[in-house]
Amino acid sequence: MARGVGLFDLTGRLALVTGSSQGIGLAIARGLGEAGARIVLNGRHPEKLEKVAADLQNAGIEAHIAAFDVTDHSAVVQAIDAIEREVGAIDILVNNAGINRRSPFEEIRPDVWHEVMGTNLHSVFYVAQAAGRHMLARKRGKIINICSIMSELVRPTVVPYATAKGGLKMMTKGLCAEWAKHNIQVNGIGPGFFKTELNAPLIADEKFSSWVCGRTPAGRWAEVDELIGAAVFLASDASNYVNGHILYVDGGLTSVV
Ligand code: NAP
Ligand code: GCO
Repeated sequence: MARGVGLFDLTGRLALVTGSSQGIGLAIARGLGEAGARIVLNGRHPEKLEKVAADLQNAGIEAHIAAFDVTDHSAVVQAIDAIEREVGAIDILVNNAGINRRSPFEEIRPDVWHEVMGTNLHSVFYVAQAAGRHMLARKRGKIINICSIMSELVRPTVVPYATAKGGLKMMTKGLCAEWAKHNIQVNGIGPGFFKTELNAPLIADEKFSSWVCGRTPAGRWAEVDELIGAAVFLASDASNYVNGHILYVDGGLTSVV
């Protein structure tokens, strides 16, 4: 096995990142590509993905696109099988696609509850199972689930989101229990408060933004590129004996009251 920085080399590996048309997913896809991986981008809109793929290709990264809705089980299975058939074996899966819908619990409509749970939790069951079946046959694979500090803690108005992310933490540990013996490392990343479109309303709210900076020991919001190191680590040989772990990239937030 390689030693030192060679442990983090992803050359020749194929990575699928769900929800990588923007935000954290795109940053992780670019970072894995810069570490040598071939990339499959995902989102619901082909034209948006084509633009992003072109940017990555201009940066010297081999980028493919697979437009599918992660909440659509049959579309997921068809897309994963097509990637395996037409692009190559998926070595690295990052389950990143996610949404947040903020509302007091008593006002949440059932369709909104199911939209959040479907996108943030049920989709990972669909995608991890479809890709994992191929990984099991090869006895190797890396799965990274994008959890959240809300996998551990919660604030008012985000109960569906935190419920889903708490479930995703336990799904990560459950897949460790079943698949670690097959040389499939399943881990999570738990981001703190990052500057993305998902949080645009919060960033624009001076009072909330000030609270984030005060609640976070690092004293600031995070930039999406600050997740790349954790993603490359968990996607590489450097983490071959790391299983069922949620790596919090949160400026220290989950470590303090
Ligand atoms: P974002 O900027 O809103 O991006 C969300 C991504 O998910 C987009 O690429 C979107 O693609 C995709 N997506 C949404 N629904 C989808 C679906 N049904 N099928 C396929 N793709 C779908 O959000 P973000 O802040 O980068 O968040 C990404 C992940 O990180 C989420 O799981 C989120 O919970 C998690 N997270 C974020 C933070 C944060 O501070 N931002 C912190 C902790 C965890 P299209 O709309 O183009 O289809
Ligand atoms: C919110 C935010 C958070 C962050 C992130 C924190 O409304 O509190 O959207 O949920 O997105 O998940 O880790």
